[in-house]
Amino acid sequence: MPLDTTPRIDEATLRAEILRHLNFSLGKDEAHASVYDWRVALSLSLRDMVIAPWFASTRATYEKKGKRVYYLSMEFLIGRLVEDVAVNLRVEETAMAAMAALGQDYATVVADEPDAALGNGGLGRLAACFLDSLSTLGIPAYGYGIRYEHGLFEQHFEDGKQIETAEDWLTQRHVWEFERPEARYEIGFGGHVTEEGGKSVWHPGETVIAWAYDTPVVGWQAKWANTLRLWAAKPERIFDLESFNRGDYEGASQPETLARTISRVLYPDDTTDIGKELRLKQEYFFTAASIRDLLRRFDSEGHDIADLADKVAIQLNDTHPAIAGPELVRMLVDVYGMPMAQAIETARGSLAYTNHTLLPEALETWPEDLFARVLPRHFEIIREIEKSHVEAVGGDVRILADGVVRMGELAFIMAHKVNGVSALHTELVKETVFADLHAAHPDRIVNQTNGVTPRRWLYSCNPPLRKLIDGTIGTDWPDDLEQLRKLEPHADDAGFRDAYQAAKDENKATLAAWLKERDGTVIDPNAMFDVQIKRIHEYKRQLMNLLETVALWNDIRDDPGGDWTPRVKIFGGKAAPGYVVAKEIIHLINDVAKTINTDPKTRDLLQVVYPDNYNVSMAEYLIPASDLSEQISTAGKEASGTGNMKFALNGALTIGTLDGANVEIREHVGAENFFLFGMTAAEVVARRDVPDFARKAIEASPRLKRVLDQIDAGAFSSSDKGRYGSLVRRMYEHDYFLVTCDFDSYFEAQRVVDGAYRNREDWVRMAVLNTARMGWFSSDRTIAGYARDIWGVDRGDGV
Ligand code: F58
Repeated sequence: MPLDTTPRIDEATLRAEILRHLNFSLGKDEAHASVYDWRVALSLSLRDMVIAPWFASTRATYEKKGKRVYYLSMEFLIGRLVEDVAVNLRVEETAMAAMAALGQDYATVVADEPDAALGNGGLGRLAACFLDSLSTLGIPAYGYGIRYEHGLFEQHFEDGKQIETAEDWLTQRHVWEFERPEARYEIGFGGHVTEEGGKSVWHPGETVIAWAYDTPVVGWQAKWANTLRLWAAKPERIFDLESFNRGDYEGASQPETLARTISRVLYPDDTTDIGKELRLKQEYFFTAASIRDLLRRFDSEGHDIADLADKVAIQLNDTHPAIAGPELVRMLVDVYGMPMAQAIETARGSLAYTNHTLLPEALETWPEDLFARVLPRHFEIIREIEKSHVEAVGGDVRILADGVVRMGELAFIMAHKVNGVSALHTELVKETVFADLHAAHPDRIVNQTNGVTPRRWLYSCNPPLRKLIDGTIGTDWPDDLEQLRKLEPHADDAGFRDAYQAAKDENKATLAAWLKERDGTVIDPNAMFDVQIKRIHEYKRQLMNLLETVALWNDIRDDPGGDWTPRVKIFGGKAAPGYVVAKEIIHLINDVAKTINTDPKTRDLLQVVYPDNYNVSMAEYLIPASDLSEQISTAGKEASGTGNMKFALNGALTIGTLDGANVEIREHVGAENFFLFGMTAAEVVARRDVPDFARKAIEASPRLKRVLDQIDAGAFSSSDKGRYGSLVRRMYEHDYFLVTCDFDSYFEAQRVVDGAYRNREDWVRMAVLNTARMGWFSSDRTIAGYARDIWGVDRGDGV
């Protein structure tokens, strides 16, 4: 029997609630309330409505004593919550009306909320979509992560260059969370291990307190709500009075400074050596706190520890929480007194690991000496895990090799299931990074193709299309996205296509107005909006997109009277602060934009726009307004992609390679509704063996050569003509991601896109079919897959 917790509230009651919070929670009267005050009052009123389903879900889970899922992730890239909560509660219309009656503009109030940017990109956003789906599916689950004081850095451009500043979302009151001072654990680091009565005892040299903050995560129609528990690091002793009394004021607050550092900042990448120790401590800190917390909950229900896997499923979101393996073994052996071999088996029964990358530089390793210093007992346990694995399966797979601890191997060996995030990626995981381990454990690797939550990525961000869908196929689709199939026949209905186009036009106008208001940028809503938004990375090939832009600019200048399709090229994304090449690409995009956008010959036909500080909220504006989605990574490098799904769902057509989930998207939407180009993953590997492949490709492409010559000669950097000399040289000599080899194929595909866009009727038909056939990419389907194949829990298990 599903719990009937759906809140019902009328406009007048909600209005009274908002006023009550304004007065009594914020101490403000209507006359003096700021947008911030209204936003917090609205949020608190909505939050109140989440409490009943949250309590009911928690109670049902405790009563059932069933299996719980624990999703451990360094990142949760949530974005704003107020609209998300209103939508899941199904009160967004009521909230709009209440705000209007109070003389407030709902959209302005909603936009006041800072993004919770506790993640870098796809991996973190996936975790946020998964939380939404876990609640929608009624699966008892906790998300566990870190309550970073500073989320992902803010980006702005100075003279076209990326400048980073600290993000500080917590300087404002964070309305969605509840502090849990009673849920706290001492987490140790360093020190030494002794043998006492045949048992190993770890004596940490340093401890901090992990302090819990809970955010309820309400699912669709508020039938279920789970908890996101984020850990903040606090000192054991806030203040060292002895030092203070000696006059050592700085020393007196040292314990606090040290501890707080651990949850201070989200790492924008892990490429720098500086801070490596801190990152390892962050990983251990939140993982250990989470393991302690779930064991406490397990024990409180009176289960036998040997049955852990029947009650606890722990999903490791990449290797960042892979220390969960040795930590769980440590708890089982050192605290519960279980023999080592049994502890390893028991832990494995609960643990599963998701791999998100094949890039060798992104597979985590830690220098052995650092690891052994920070986590001496875990280092011993890893040796035991390695030994028992070699004894069990033979072979020579090592966790400890070349002086480093290899977290991928550790995660794999300690997991009963390992999953890739798209069909292609999963096969490549089997063939490349984990080939030996796959041979030893042929049933361990499974695929779970990523998905996105349709509540945020269609219902909430695209009201015009949502209303059209509601009016055409009814309102049951947000938690049953395959229903979108019913739109398919309407692709042939001219009236429907017009309405679909009208929805797109409305979104384009909204985006244009938003950009004008935000940056003063004026774009033409009649042009094709061609969008590439994601982290800036060589493998994602924003550079190839830009080179194509310059080539198109050249062609238009050569033939200004030609039959051109007007385009606005929109880029969005941040580069890791230490990633020099990615920052150079950002600079070049901005330099090219400056030149092209001021060219009177072409500016009505081609424009380059790069709004700074791309984040989840910006994606919510851009995606519904896009015509063309750029998914152009070097085949074999993008594990899945999830932006690609959001675009296609919202009716942007994809230009893309056979990489990651593009392959499956193309299968679903139909090859004729997808603009394919470029080499396959196998061809990429083969091409790298061809001597001088890049130079050959450039010499075979006069169009590409011309563009590279222009950039090299300083055509876009007149004040510093040599600025891009090394970038162009790298194209010739180290084009590892094969921009040069795929360029011509990409350029040709773009011209096919141009032609297709001019035939608007067909274009809209293709867009409708994309929306209609993307239902499979709901994260509800993905989570149902994890539940069935990995966790052994059922949809609606909680109720
Ligand atoms: C992304 N990984 C994949 N990593 O690149 C993308 O293809 C996939 O769709 C997504 O995961 C979800 O499966 C990703 O976002 C990171 O951001 C790392 C964080 C830690 C530092 C290194 C990058």
